Amino acid sequence: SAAFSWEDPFLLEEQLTEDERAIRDTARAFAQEQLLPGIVEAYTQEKTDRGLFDRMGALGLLGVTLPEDYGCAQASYVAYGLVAREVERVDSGYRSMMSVQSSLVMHPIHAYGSEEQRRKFLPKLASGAWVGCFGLTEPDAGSDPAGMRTRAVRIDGGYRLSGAKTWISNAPFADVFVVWAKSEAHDDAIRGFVLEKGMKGLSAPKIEGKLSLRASTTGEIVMADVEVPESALLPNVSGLKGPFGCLNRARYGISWGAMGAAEDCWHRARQYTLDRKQFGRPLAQTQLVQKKLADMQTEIALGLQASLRVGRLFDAGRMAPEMVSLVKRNNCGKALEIARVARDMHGGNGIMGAYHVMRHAQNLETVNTYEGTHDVHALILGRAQTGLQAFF
Ligand code: TGC
Ligand code: FAD
Repeated sequence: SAAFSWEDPFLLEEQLTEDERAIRDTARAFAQEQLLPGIVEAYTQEKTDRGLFDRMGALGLLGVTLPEDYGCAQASYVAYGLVAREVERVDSGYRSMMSVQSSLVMHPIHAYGSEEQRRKFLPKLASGAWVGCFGLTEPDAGSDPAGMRTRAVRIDGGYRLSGAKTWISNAPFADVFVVWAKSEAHDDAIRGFVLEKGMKGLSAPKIEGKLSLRASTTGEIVMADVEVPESALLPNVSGLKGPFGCLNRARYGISWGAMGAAEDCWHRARQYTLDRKQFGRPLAQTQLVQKKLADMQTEIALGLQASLRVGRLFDAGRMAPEMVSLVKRNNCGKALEIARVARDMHGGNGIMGAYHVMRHAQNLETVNTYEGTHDVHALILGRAQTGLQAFF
């Protein structure tokens, strides 16, 4: 019989290609050597290092699935997931910065943009010279983006946009804004527009005081009659399937990322309970602790296999959005539970920044909510198996 690897129970490692392992190793070294050392301070001080984009770009970690023609790595969706896992092993906020840039900004420009838009934006977004953000959510339209109020009206030579987006990752320092609006000129269909920093009437105030995802900056996008040329419109998509096509990719990446954060919590809880003695023996030598560790190991092993499977189907062109809902919902919910339990297993130390687990738990509250809440994904899966719409 084969040897059992506690860290990699189903030998995920050998299911990866050489290229995928190489990208994963680059991402792991970057995350452990360049992100981990400063994370406690960045989180505590609520400071986002804009320079991280340049460093991720230099290593080819932005838009990894997109073609080499635009300065990207042209790697598999599995490789993209592995990058998300390594970055989120350090902090969900850093993965958020990376996944917004890759899936929510570069992907729509590549998939729905003109060749001119691709050439203008993608190489700079790939290198990290420009930072992008994605505006779908509004104060009165979160889970129900179809209820958005942002409007585009036709003007001579282009469009005028008005409205406000909220909870937008990267917005306060973004150079490029992919925003979704109902366009009067297109029968009120939802259309995508690429706005640029400095346009008259465009501002992106920071949302202060978050108790979660503090290493990532979140803001609003305020559009007070922003006039844009025709070339700002993403020509090749119309309707909610535009933003959802981006969300499918970001949600898939999050399913891997959440498992990275969960693995960090699990490994830390295991080590802590091996080292910490109470009642004359290591905490890890108690039945309750071993059960908790076994539960963590089980959920993570299953969650990673599921994401790998969805990634392989993605790469084969056989991804169905419901598959993504299943892994996003499961892996985020399980990761949040694992982080909370790991926090508990650290006792009083567990509330300290230096032990990392409470930060992961706080972050995962957001990860469980954004990109479709845990319950919204249940409704998507419920609809897919009953044929009955239960949103309203
Ligand atoms: P519904 O009737 O279901 O669909 C409307 C149209 O959209 C199409 N569609 C999809 N297309 C591709 N992929 C998907 N996953 C799709 N889901 C729907 C659908 O086929 C239809 O097309 P058509 O051509 O027939 O018009 O729409 P609904 O209004 O009933 O939707 C309900 C619901 C709940 C499923 C949906 O609105 C939803 O998923 N809500 C959650 C909203 C959300 O996820 N927001 C995310 C904001 S971005 C974000 O959080 C970024 S954080 C990132 C970070 O910092 O890391
Ligand atoms: P609501 O939709 O008001 O939901 C509140 C509660 O009601 C939830 O528990 C939900 O599950 C439940 N609920 C909603 N509808 C139903 C229903 N039909 N049946 C039962 N229960 C229901 N958005 C962007 O566009 N771009 C970004 O970059 C971005 N980044 C974000 C970063 C952070 C830190 C956060 C917190 C959010 C971000 N978001 C972003 C927004 C995010 O996608 C939304 O917060 C999320 O979609 C939920 O919307 P909401 O906050 O309006 O909650």
